[in-house]
Amino acid sequence: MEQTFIMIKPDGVQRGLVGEIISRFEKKGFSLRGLKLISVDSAFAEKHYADLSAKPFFNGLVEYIISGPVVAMVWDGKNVVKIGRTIIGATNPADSAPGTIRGDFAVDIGRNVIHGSDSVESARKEIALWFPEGVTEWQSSLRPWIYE
Ligand code: RTP
Repeated sequence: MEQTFIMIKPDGVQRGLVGEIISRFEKKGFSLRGLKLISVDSAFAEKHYADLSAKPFFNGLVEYIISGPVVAMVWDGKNVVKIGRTIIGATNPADSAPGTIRGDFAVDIGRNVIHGSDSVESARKEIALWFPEGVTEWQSSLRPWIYE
């Protein structure tokens, strides 16, 4: 099964959206493998967003991510990287469909509530960065009811 890294950004935590977001991933049929509330420093945030270091919004993005605790999670399931991005919605909430997390809860691109890995390869790197201790191995008993 595939895994993805999902982070509820500081605005999502401050606005009390943690339960709502976890619930959406659970109800879809994905399994939680790792979960922690964590504050990161700028060196860590820069590492997570290293691919965006040349972007004009990079410094603001790092300031945003270090502005409060975030919820770091690993979710497991079939196609979870792609489906996770669909659940999250487009990067800019102005383009995110209603029913997606950003479409329902965000307005500004710089306060878009949640991050999700954009490929299996970046998920692997992000999980290694955020969960060096590893994640919990278990198998949901619901699997036969989720997958054919
Ligand atoms: P994320 O990595 O957070 O899941 O977002 P994403 O793949 O949908 O978007 P990406 O292009 O990787 O950008 C990362 C985050 O940077 C902020 N951003 N600000 N001001 C801007 O033009 C701008 N563009 C991107 C957003 O918070 C975006 O999620």
